[in-house]
Amino acid sequence: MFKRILVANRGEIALRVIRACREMGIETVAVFSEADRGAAYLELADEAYCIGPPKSSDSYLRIDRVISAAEIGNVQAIHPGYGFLAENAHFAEVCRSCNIEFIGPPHEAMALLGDKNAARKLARENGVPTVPGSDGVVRDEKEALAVAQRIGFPVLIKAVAGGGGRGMRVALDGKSLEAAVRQAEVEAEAAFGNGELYLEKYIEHPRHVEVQVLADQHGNAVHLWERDCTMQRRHQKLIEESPAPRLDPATRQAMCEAAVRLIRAANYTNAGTVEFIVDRHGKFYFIEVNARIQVEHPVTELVTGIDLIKAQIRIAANEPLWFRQEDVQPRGHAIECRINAEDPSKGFRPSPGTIHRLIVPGGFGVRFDSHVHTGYTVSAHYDSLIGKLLVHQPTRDEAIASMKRALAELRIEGVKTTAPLCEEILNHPAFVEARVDTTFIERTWTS
Ligand code: MV4
Repeated sequence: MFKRILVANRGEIALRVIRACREMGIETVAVFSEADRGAAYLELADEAYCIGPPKSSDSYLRIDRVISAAEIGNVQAIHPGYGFLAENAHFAEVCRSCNIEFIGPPHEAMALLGDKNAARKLARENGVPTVPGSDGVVRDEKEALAVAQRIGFPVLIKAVAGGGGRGMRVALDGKSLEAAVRQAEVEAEAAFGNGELYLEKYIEHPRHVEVQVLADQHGNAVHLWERDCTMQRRHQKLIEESPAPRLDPATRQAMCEAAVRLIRAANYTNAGTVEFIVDRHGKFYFIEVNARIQVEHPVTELVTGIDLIKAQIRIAANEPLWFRQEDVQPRGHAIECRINAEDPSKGFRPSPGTIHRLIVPGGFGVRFDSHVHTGYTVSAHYDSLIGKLLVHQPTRDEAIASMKRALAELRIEGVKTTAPLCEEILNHPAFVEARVDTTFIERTWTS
């Protein structure tokens, strides 16, 4: 096992990794930008090095500075958390070449799945249902039109290098397709330095369900069941839960087995998430693979009892998975609410500032993953996540009741947060009945 790990991230996920390491007897080296200097969670690491100014592109995204800190800190491995360098195949490759273990998938698998077209092809070849669409890259408007006429409108134009909903464009008919393709290409080129596009039938009003997987370096691969992430706005998830409500057992089983087939085929190891959309008839389609630990991973931890960060570290240290698929028996129902420093009444505008009063809820089955405290200043330089409030209860109804109780106890003063909106959602009959799709928040709270 590793003796010392560098945590190449900040905020709640940096603290989450530091905590796991402490429990495993692993020393930690933290890195921080000038904006995070003095943050309390850094004191829980064994060492901490400044890697640059507040802007992410000058600090947390700087491979040279992160690697320098790793060399100076004399670590054997780097945990990238999520965001920043977590899905950068080049970074993973640099770690390997420096003899530092990257706690994540091999860079080859990451690069393969980062190409959304290649991922789609691999899925098709392995019997994983994909959305009807182009066979490969569409080179121009003419080719796009031919595909669209074959599969039928509406269609969704996606960037091969995209993901997480960035650079997608809907075309409702042939007339709008041409402009949409051109815009998508310009956007993709600017955002990813790769203007390649592919086409899919646009599935309207889907639910978003993702499957957590773990694979070790000894040929063992398992799924840890699913999370429902339908409650999102502009691709920012707000509430996640497990198990996914209204998912029939056969579909659920087929989806989870498909996810394992796909990651096996990609020679993927470590923790990953296979994303699906489920249409109104309950049919599921593969969308993409997220080659990282995700923000909402604790939902899965609560229902399975498996610590995903420890699993990531053990897998990277070449240990075999210590349980089998049939040992992963989900128990009860878990819900997560993301508490962001944002003002939902002002179009979710970031609300940075100093938290001058903080009361954290507790009690049976309540978990709050957060790096903040009274006196903590939320910076405008990074994502606005303050913390993740989670509950675990025997049933979904009890989990909703417990989350409402926990949100009512939570006090955060000094910044506006998404907590009141989460309460409204939990009280909404459509959420309670799980009759929602990915457009629910935007349709219901148009501000
Ligand atoms: C789709 C789709 C409908 N049809 N693909 C958005 C995030 C990215 N991972 C893929 N996304 C979607 N792809 C087809 N062919 C709808 C979405 C989508 C979505 C997916 C998951 C969660 C939230 C979403 C919100 C809007 C659109």
